[in-house]
Amino acid sequence: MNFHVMTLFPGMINNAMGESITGRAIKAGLINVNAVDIRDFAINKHSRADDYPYGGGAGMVMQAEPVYLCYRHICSQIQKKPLQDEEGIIKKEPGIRVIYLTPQGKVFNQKLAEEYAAEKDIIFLCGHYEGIDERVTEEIVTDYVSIGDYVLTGGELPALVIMDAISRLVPGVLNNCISASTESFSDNLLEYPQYTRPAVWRGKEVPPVLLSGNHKKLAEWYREQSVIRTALMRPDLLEDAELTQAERKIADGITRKNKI
Ligand code: 6GU
Repeated sequence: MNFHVMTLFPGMINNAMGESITGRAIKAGLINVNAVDIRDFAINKHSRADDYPYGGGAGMVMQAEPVYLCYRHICSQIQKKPLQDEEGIIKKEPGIRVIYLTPQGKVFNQKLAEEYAAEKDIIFLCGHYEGIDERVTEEIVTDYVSIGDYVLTGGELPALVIMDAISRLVPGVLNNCISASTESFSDNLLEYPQYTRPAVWRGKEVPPVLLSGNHKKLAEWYREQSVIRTALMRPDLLEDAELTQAERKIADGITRKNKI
């Protein structure tokens, strides 16, 4: 998986991705992070990539040309020739997703993470200030994505969130191949509670079934705990979850009680 990030703050991307599990995946060659500084494509001698907004108003707007040149540079690195029309205007590169991080976008979720994990190259465009000149986003962006209904100072943290969610779906990134598929949100259910030693901590015991060694009982307990937890914490997820009649009954009992 090759992540290409157009940003004014490449250090933010490289530092965060270089740590922990993503850092290990980079060293192992499972993922690759190419943070490209938009400022390197600035078209004035002060290396500024922003300017005042037409029509007035507060803040600055990122200029179209540095973003556009940065995009072309990444396309040439990927060795994909961006399509050009007679005037030399580059059209969207078919097949390569260019994700613009914006609170105006579609809200990111696990399903989208799975879709992106099937790509070979993904380009992220991180905005700052009051945004990016609309003409270049129109030209190159394929996906407008937000990470939730709140406003951040820039697109770098959302890009990191999305790259993290994708990375853990890339085969080999997590040691345990089952863990990616059984954790929260696959099946629209939250993960069951986890315990480790000691068996009694400050008077609180681990649920006895976990010490029983009975695999059938354990599997039933995990599943039931997932259903209970989802009904308690995120009942909205249950609408799209596949539950047995008995599970549906347990879930309905909890959600009904919580409504009163
Ligand atoms: Cl993708 N960008 C910014 N600036 N703020 C956000 C966001 C993105 N998603 C939620 N808030």
